[in-house]
Amino acid sequence: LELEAKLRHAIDNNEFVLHYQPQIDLNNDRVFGVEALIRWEDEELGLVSPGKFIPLAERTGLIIPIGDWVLEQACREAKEFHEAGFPNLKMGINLSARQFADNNLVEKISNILSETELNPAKLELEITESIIMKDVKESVKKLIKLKKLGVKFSIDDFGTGYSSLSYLKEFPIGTLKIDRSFVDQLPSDENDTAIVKAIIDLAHNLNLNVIAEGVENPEHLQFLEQNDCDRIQGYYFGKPMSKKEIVKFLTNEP
Ligand code: G
Ligand code: G
Ligand code: NA
Ligand code: MN
Repeated sequence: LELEAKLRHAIDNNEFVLHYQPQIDLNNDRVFGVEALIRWEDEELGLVSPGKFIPLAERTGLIIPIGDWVLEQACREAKEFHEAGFPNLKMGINLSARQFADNNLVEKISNILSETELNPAKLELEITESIIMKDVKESVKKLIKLKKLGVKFSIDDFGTGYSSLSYLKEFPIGTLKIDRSFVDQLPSDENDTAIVKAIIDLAHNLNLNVIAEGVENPEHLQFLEQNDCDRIQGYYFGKPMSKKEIVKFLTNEP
């Protein structure tokens, strides 16, 4: 309960910041987007990682106010990046199960897009398979409503949720994100190499983009390049960094 009380306090006192991790397009080796990742700066606890408080926030429902803040802040900052000279930068935002189930989600996002004047096509909502599979009919309806606003979707942690291949074609999604657990042992693990190749083929055959997460070294990169992966994200190219740092990162691109 102590942590929950602290988390409530953090919401009231605006103790969160967003960090951004670059995503690279392998066709031109340039940053095409960033993923927003929340950080909590507590006076006593220091920087608390989302792995420690997102599950708690999800259990208690606090994820709704936190998630609302993330959506608004990420869209506002995306607009700032666009105006600072990076007009095509895409903003990836993670949605948790409760947020996706929120009856007001579509209206909230619509309002945020109007207020921030962000190009909706530059907003990419990251959802996991398991979130979508909880209620397939409702999910499809919601995704279609959001798609009408012009926003994009990616399937996060792809390959780790319930197998849902037959539904992939029904969802208006644009990108599969290969979970980093499959990338970690590339290229030595035979099962992982087979799985990653299969996901890349699957994505391309369904006309989807594919991005690999957790790219940590040149061996990972080489395997993904040789197997035609479109995009990558990981520590090898850039860790999640502050707004100031990501602007510097973008500015220093060759
Ligand atoms: O950044 P880090 O690796 O510590 O993130 C840990 C987990 O927290 C990841 O699963 C990530 O998706 C999740 N996460 C990070 N930021 C957000 C956010 O803004 N909203 C939600 N719902 N989850 C987030
Ligand atoms: O669940 P999700 O895929 O949203 O998790 C994203 C998390 O993965 C972020 O919190 C980020 O810190 C972490 N991450 C990003 N790149 C790497 C990487 O190259 N290696 C590892 N181990 N974690 C990473
Ligand atoms: Na994510
Ligand atoms: Mn992921």
